[in-house]
Amino acid sequence: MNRHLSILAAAAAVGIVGYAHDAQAQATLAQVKERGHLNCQVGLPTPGFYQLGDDGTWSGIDVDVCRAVSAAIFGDPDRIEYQSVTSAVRFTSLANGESDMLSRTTTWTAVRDTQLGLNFAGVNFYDGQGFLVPVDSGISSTLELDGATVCVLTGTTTELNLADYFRANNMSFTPVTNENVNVLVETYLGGGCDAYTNDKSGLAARRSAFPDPTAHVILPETISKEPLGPVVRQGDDAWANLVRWVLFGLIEAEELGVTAANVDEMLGSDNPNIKRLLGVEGNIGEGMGVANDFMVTVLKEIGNYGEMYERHVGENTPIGIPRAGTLNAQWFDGGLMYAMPFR
Ligand SMILES: N[C@@H](CCC(=O)N[C@@H](CS)C(=O)NCC(=O)O)C(=O)O
Repeated sequence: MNRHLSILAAAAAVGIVGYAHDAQAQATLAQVKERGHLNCQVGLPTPGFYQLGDDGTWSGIDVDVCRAVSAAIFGDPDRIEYQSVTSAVRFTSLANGESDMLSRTTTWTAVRDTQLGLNFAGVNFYDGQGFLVPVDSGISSTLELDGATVCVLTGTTTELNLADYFRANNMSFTPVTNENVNVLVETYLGGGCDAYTNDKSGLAARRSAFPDPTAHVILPETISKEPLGPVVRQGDDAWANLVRWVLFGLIEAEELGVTAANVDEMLGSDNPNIKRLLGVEGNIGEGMGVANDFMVTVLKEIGNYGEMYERHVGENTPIGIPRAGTLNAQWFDGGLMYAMPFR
């Protein structure tokens, strides 16, 4: 074996995929097209974000990001095989190629972005961590949780923030951990811990499926920043670009007033920003390896970011998270949703 080959063999033996993998990784879009479907990773079913219907179909604001990418590539939002795995194994499952992307309430952090071989494509929900307690506990602030037992999901930022927060406030706690969110929620509902902690959206989502949601309250404090968004493997810039610009497209469409209902009519708009977004002018889609009018399909099937939000997690859903006045509002409404320009 020559030196070059023996290095490759040694790298393979210890599981280092190295540059051979990088060359392959450059072709994620080609692989997805060839395979005929997108492998999109979600978590264990969670109302509003990645929810599994009785008929086996997935829906939710995170699932819509998967569906938008599928629509952009195939002109069909449902060419997807979903992987549903726990938070604890999500990054391994992406790294070993089981999924092409993940879209599942994952927080963008420095370590994840720079040390785990991942790239974050953007943010589709700005969140923060909170605590859920039974109303009859009489607890009204997290600062009353000194000495509490707290249910927390392993492999999450939630676990790390919990420890930081109690230490910073000179309070003690006993964690009750599990990798499976369903087991953890059962533990909480069975009185196995005093409080359940997660991203506040996650608390609202879980509570919506409780036998009596009104018997539980989310405490007012938000103890962390949890910018949640889709993630891809590091090493395939073209793929990361596609996922990023599909997400920007959803956000930009809302800014420009393009909806699922009016997209056909908007094809005739004189507004140059709308013309470029919908591929009537320019070659933005082609440059990303998809059809020039990719956003037309995406918007017809999914609607813009605001439509996604209201359909899955907004005030008129069982999750009931108001958008106005929050970080998830558009930038011109005082929020952080801001698409880079389509030009
Ligand atoms: N954002 C945090 C927490 C993620 C998380 O725990 N998500 C909640 C829903 S908001 C959950 O229960 N996910 C289900 C699962 O992980 O299977 C992280 O990225 O570590």
